[in-house]
Amino acid sequence: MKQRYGSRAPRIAGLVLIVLCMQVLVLSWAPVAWAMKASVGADGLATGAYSNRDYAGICEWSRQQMAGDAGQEMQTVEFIDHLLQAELEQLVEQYGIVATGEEEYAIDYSEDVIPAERLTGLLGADICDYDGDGQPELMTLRLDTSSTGSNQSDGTRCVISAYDWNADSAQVELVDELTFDMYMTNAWANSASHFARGESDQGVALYAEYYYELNSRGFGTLRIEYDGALNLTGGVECDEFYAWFSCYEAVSDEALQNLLSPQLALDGGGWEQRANYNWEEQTAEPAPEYLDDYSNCYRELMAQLNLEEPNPRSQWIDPDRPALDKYDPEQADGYQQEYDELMWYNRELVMRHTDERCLAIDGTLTALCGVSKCALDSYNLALECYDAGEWLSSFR
Ligand SMILES: [Ca+2]
Repeated sequence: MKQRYGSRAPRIAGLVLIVLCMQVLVLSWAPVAWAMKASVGADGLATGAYSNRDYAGICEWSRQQMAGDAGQEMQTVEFIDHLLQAELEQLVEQYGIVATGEEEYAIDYSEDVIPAERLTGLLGADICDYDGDGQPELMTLRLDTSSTGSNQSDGTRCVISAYDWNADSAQVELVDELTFDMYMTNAWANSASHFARGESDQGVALYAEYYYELNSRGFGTLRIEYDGALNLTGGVECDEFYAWFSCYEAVSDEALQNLLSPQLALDGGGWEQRANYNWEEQTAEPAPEYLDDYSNCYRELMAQLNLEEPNPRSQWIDPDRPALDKYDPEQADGYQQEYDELMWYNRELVMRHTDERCLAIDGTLTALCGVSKCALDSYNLALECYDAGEWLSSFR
């Protein structure tokens, strides 16, 4: 590579200069483009029916300059990479950014204890070639928590957005969005959403994990892929209570609107039941064959997502989970120790990042970002927001 470029240094230097100039132009045009998007909509941008057409023209001119060069592919990728980063900067201005870190809140069971604005804005971003066409896309993970909600009436919306370079309109455009809701602001439940990227011979996938525990426990993992649109291409959810467990497979995008309640969806709601056992009328513990079938069902559906979870978040499957004996006043210290171990175990279940809990059966698994909250005891809860990616770090 060095030899090839070395013999063509003057031309390459010119191209680098063009790319740098483009970057300056894009950055200086960004606020105009954003304002125009807001006022005339994406169609106006695409047809160049406003003053920003000069920007589209410059993009086209720059692409033509690069056309025919042996290094075209690499240069184009870098060029689009710069445009995606410029788009991300606009999005930070538009939506704000979720601060990362961990903090504690005093539990007040009568109202939301985490302010809505704490969980509003961009949480993470990823620039990667998700559809394998040789050019990167921008994926953003954004939280939108209603500021008017209270007492669990409103949730935190997780918005997954794909931005891609459109060669016809010569600009980066929002291509598709998928959303799902989680309850994050109220103190009652332990809950979490974690995002990760998987890369294997099968391609690149975005994983969205979620967990919710109040009286019952629900948890799931979704695989989302990009092919010019965002599609749910697999998923598994478990629902557990003291006398039953059930396992579902996600079969369409509709599943996103029925998380943690597939059994309530009249027509399936994007989910199909794969296992369902209830032993309330029979025994205190599930029959071994119930547990085996349920465990196998969950592990097989995870394997379809190219994932393995050695110690599942299930309160029934994980053989290593700590148990809490009946309280005995004469064994108060022992009980306290068991209680503390169980609280710590539950905290790990909620807050552990995807790449700390799961393994990619094939390829790699990379944590992107997430948000989780967990009761530390009866009086305090912990909230963690993290962004393991690099793209938003310069804005924080
Ligand atoms: Ca691509």
